[in-house]
Amino acid sequence: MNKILPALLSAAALLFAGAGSAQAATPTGTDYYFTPGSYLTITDHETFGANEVKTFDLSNLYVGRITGQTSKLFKVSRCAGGEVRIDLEITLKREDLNMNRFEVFAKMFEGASCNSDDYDGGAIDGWMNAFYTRPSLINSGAVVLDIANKYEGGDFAKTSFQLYGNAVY
Ligand SMILES: [Ca+2]
Ligand SMILES: [Ca+2]
Ligand SMILES: [Ca+2]
Repeated sequence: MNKILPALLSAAALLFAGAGSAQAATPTGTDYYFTPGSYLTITDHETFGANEVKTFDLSNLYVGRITGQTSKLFKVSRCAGGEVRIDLEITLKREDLNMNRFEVFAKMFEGASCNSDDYDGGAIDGWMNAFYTRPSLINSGAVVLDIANKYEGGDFAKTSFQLYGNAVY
């Protein structure tokens, strides 16, 4: 009895605290997505026969959530032709309730399978990319990157994207 009553009281206190913070309506975090029109195209060069080309529509794809004012690394991977994979390594920073920034390192891995860790080239776009959490649609424009296979030649990829954020309460 002595042990159960305090537990019930603190559970009730938590319920009241939850109701209070919902009324205050201060976002605790942000959910991130690719903007409509975002894409990644990968061309797997074939010495014999036609190249294998795949375009991935990234529109509204969920990237992940950041709680608090911090930064986090997210990775989006896509593969074409069974051998050319692009990893978009996106470091996202939630600066405050409204302002978000990101940098992206696009890496190409090409080898015997989509799981190859043979790094063949990459492209970087730095911290200048910014966008406001919705409802504002202000952003710094789409990031456009070209990635080429520097070591075995032929394979290449292109991506164009921007992100948006929805407040989390
Ligand atoms: Ca190939
Ligand atoms: Ca192939
Ligand atoms: Ca390779």
